[in-house]
Parts: sequence; C-alpha cells; structure tokens
Amino acid sequence: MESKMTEFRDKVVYQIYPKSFQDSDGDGIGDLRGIIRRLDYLKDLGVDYLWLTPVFISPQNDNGYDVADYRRIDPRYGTMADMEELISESRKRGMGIMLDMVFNHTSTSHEWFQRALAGEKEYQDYYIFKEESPEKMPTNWVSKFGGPVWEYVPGLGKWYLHLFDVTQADLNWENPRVREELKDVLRFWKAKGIQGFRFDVVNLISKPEVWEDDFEGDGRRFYSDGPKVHEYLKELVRDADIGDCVTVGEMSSTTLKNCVGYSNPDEQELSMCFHFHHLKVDYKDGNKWELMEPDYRRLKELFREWQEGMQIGNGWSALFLCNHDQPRTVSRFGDEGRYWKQSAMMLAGMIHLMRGTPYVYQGEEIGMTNPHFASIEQYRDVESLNYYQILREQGKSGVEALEVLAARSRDNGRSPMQWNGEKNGGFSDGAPWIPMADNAETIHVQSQMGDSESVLTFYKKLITLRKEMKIISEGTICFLEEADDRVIAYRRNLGEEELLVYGNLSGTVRTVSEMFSSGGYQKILGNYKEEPEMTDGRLTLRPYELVVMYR
Ligand code: TEU
Repeated sequence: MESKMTEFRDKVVYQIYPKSFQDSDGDGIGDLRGIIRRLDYLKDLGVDYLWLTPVFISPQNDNGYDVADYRRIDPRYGTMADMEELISESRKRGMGIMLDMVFNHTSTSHEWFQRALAGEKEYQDYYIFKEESPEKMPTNWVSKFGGPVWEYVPGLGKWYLHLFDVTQADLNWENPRVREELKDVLRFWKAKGIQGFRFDVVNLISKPEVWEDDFEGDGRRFYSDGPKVHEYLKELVRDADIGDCVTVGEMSSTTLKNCVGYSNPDEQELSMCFHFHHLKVDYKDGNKWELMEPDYRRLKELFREWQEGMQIGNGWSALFLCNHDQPRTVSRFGDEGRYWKQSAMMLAGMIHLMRGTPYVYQGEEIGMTNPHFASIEQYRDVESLNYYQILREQGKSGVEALEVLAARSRDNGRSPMQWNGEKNGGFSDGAPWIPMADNAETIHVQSQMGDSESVLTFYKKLITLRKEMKIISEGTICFLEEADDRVIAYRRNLGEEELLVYGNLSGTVRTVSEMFSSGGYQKILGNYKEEPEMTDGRLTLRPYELVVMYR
C-alpha cells in the first residue's frame, strides 16, 4: 500500500476553476466542453492530474461549493456525457481527472436538507440541528463568510449549523448513514474513471461533543481537526476503496501534527494536505481583512517549519501559492511591474522545488495578476460581498473597503483565463460572468507559447525537471540559515546528489549570507540568462533572481 499511496510524488496537479477557464457555448460561463478543447494545451504543459472545482448541480451561491446533487453535472457546465468524454480524452493524453468533494456541508437545496425541513426526522439527523429558543443561538461562533454560524428554522423550532454560507448546511458525520451516503458518492465517481479527489475543508467534519461558546476566538478551535476526523477519514478511504486514487485534503486552521497524521502513508488516510499558514503572512493580527505587507521572515520560517516538520513525520504537502480562494501570487509576493516576469518565475521555482506535490492554478503558468477591480459591481464572491458590507459597517469608507477587496478578495483568482489577445481573452464570445483582468490584452497564453523566455516556458521546464530528476520528488529538504529576510535558500539531497535553491524575494540586489564555493556545482535553472554573480565568495542575487545549482 505504501507504494500506491506514494507513487504520485513525482506528479504535478493543475487546478481548473471551470467557471473561468474556457467557455464553449457563448454564455459567459466556462464549461466542460471548454476544458476538453484545452486538453492539448494542458498535456503540452506536462501536468498529470486536472483537479476541477465543483461542477455538480448547485444554486451557485458559493460557485458550486454548495452542492445540491453530488452525482449530477450542473447544466451550466454541461452534461454527464461531457464529463465522460473529458475523463476519456484526458486519459488518452495521460492525465487523470480529480473531482472536488464538498463533504463538510451540502446546499440547503439538497434533497436531504429539503426533506429535513419538511419534517423528516431521519433527514434532520443528516445535519446539525439544535433545539433552542429563537432568541438564543446554541453557540456564539462566527461563520467563515461573516455573521453567525446558526440559522433558525421557525417551522421546526430548531437552529442548524452552517460554518460557511447560510445556504451551506453542515453535515452530521456522527450519523453512520451520512458516512455511507458519502462513500457511495466516491464509488460512483471512481466507477466513472475519476482518478483523484480533493476534499473540501475536510478537517472540519468532526464536530465537538460539547457545544460551548468561544470567548477567545470565532469557534474554530472547537471544530478544526475535530475529535474523530482521523477515524472518519480512514473509514472513508477504506470503505470507498479509494486508496489507489490521489487524494488531497484542504485543511483549514490545522496543525502540523494533524497534517502528518492525514498524510503519512502508514495512516492510510490521504495522499497529501493543503495547509495555509504561509498564506497568512500578510494578515494583520491574523485578520484577512486588515492589510499588511507580507512578512517575508515569517514566510521563510513557516516554510521551514512545515517542510522540515512534514519530512520528519513522513507527511506530504501540496505545494501551492494560490488557488481560487487566494489573490494572484505575483501580485501578492512578487512584482506586477518591472520585475513581473522574474518574480513570477522565481516564485514558481521556489515552491515547485520544495518537498511535496506542486499545484499549478489556472493562469499562474502565464503569470496572471489580480484583475484590479475598482467598483463593487465587478465582484461576484459571496464572501467579498458580505465583507464589503461588514467593512462599511465597521466604519471604512467605500474607497477603503474596495482597497481591501482589491488585495484580498477571492475574486482576484477567479477572473477568466487569458488565452489570447482577442475578445474577452479568448475565454468567451459572450459577456463573461465576471470581468476580465485589466491586463488581459497583454498577458496571455498565445503571446508566451513558443517563447523560450516566457513564464509559460519556465513552468514547462520546472515540470519536465521534476520528471527527470528524482532528487526533486524524493530528495530530503533542509533550509539554509540566511540572515536576509528577503533571501530564501534551501538544499535538497538524494544519495550523492545535491540541489541548492536560492531565491531573492525582493526587487533589489541581495547577497546570500553563507559563503558559496562553486566546486562541482552547475547552474541548472534560473530566471536570468547571465551566470550567477559572486562577491567575495558569496552569491549575489539580482532582483527576484532564482538560482538553482546542482552537483
Ligand atoms: O475553502 C475553505 C476556506 O475556509 C477558505 O479558503 C475560505 O475561502 C477562506 O478562508 C475565506 O477567507 C473551501 C473552498 O476552497 C472555498 O471555495 C469554499 O467557499 C469553502 O471551502 C466552502 O465550501
């Protein structure tokens, strides 16, 4: 089993947000046939798995993370026949499809919830209903999207729990029937040829035994990595027989110890984890809605702590700097201007060469930036729209609130894919469901294809290198002491081989603090044509320079 559970380690996953990837029928919404049309592009990029965020029947209050039927395709995205064709066409090209399983909650439009509302006790047990007077919420917890986590249903005289939107009701994993239903969903998709699963906020599924108010925080400490989460995951993977699929769990406010448990092959839980600590280094006092420049020292410390900690525990990380919930990497940690290209490449190399499985989020491979929305009408995301109101209520002006959204909104990662210089970037013939980024005419796939110095070509090199060099997928990692906050340096080792990675996280020249003797090393990758510069036995890095040495 160990081999099955670890054989994905030299693979690369490409994340598709279908709504914004490629529209094929002119309704402004990306779809499955659009993805099929772009399969040759993805094969050429060299990725192994395509993770699709949810395409199931859904009212789309949270863009599909509110699932109303786990076995049917939402007509906005196409049909089951389209999905089957996507699976087989991908397979022909050597790529597997990974689906997104949203098992912490369902849409309140789901039949189960509707039957619960209609008074069927059996289905009320599928969710977390609490009997309390209408004046008193069961706990004081705050929803991830703002507001309370409880909603009162007058007809039933009960409150139900929703950690996310009010239309996303949390499932009751304590109920064995719920667990059986979800296993069945996995069996259904595996039988269709699905080769992997991403589990949405899966470390939130096990709720506490005692429901109490949180006077220190928003309640998350009571339900993150809950008491039975490891037990449930083991059972799910075993009974649904998905141990031979690649599986990744999205872990919200998790701990290193738990992530080791989720992903150590001996535990027979998941192949790997998404953990987010490194993506909070620009949250002031941990608050996403308070702007702050990234704390690069903290960023490096977190990489070190998690990379080395997961290695010691034989856990495995998903490597990523952005996704559909995050701002664009280059806008956040790099430079959108003069060093756009260098910074996009440096950040890519920095993350891809760590220990773990890299994820490329659509558009990242061409260095897409935040879209620079300037009015509230351009936003679509439920969280952004809620927080715009909350920020206004907290006394921020409209301009200030928009400034926060422009940096933090999840819509930053959701503007449509930029394919070419034509209408709507080649994404759609119709009006896109969300506006294009303001630089769609200059940053696009077509202009980077076949250009040996483009960001796209650099991603291809990184992906090829992973296939050619076992040290990247299997080597150990050790972070190097580095005094400069803006220089990241680490070493990979496998047998006699060694790989050194140096990245300059700034737009100014930096000198690496450790002495470097070039004995036997050769530069195998970088984002500048010139050879690395040396000053008094030390490497000097140009703005956003990445240097990868091998011996
Ligand atoms: O996200 C989980 C999650 O908690 C966050 O990334 C969240 O969007 C962020 O913390 C808010 O600031 C997953 C999905 O990736 C996301 O798109 C869904 O909205 C969410 O679960 C609910 O299903």
